[in-house]
Amino acid sequence: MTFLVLLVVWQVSACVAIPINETEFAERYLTKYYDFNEDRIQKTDWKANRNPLEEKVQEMQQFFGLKITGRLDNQTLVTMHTPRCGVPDVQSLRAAAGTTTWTKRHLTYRIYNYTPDMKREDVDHAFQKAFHVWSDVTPLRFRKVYTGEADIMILFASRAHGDYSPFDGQGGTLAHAFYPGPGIQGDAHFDEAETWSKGSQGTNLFLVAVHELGHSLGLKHSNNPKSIMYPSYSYLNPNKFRLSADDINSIQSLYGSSVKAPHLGNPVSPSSTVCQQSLNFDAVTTVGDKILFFNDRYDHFHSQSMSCDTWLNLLAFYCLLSEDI
Ligand SMILES: [Ca+2]
Ligand SMILES: [Zn+2]
Ligand SMILES: [Zn+2]
Repeated sequence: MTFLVLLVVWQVSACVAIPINETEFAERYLTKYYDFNEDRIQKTDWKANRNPLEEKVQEMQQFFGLKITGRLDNQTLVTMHTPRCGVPDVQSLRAAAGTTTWTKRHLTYRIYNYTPDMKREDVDHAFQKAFHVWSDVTPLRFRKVYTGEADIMILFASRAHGDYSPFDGQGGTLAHAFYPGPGIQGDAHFDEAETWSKGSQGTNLFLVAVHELGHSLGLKHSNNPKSIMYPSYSYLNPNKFRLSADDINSIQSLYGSSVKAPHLGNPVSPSSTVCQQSLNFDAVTTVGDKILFFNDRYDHFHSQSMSCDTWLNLLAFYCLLSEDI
């Protein structure tokens, strides 16, 4: 009896130890990222003499710019095994219908927990910089909060973590995020099984954060390898990071561009405009002899006959108020 139990245990362990078949792996990949649904397909498309798996492989190859063979060739499998974002590349109609944008322009974020892989201040800095990437090119502003529920909740988790999208251990899925909306929508989750870093070792948190926050703001995956919204991870120097034109166009198509301060003229030297770089209003307009500054969080400011001093006072006043990113 003991021998029989041991034999069963050994057989189960042996099954677990066998690497999964590559076709099975590819089917799971295509189910997760390309809406491949074998059960549904069997009843319809197989009868029509089509090969839905081959078609899905082609769809994936096309997205990644690979040679379109419809076969699980080496290049395709290597791409499928490259660490990536957990958000699908192709969405079902139901999921696509849920994609939205934020209607407000001032959003809050909260770092719910921290990875032990990095110093706490480095994690803070990575997210702050990642939010800056998006606020630099849009009217969106982000404020960090420390308690309660923020619009964008950021957390590190392993395996199952309560959203029916369990993480998969080291490699594979690095992180995922939800499109804008209430509750879990807008949140960004990072797989704690990865080794997060501020450099090139392991997985660079800043680069993945820029990508995931793109989803939190409503962006889908791009098939342009230069886009930060490309699904696969590849390291680039975070200090030299710039959004691609593709990314800027995509986010500005959702939220418009950043409204910069109007040109201040010669009397005001650049050195005296202490926060010129970050000075942004939702709208600036003139009504009669007044110039109106609109910001959806603060009341509008107005002034008659804008002298240089008035400009500087307004700038200083706005700097004091404008602690958001
Ligand atoms: Ca993983
Ligand atoms: Zn993604
Ligand atoms: Zn999650």
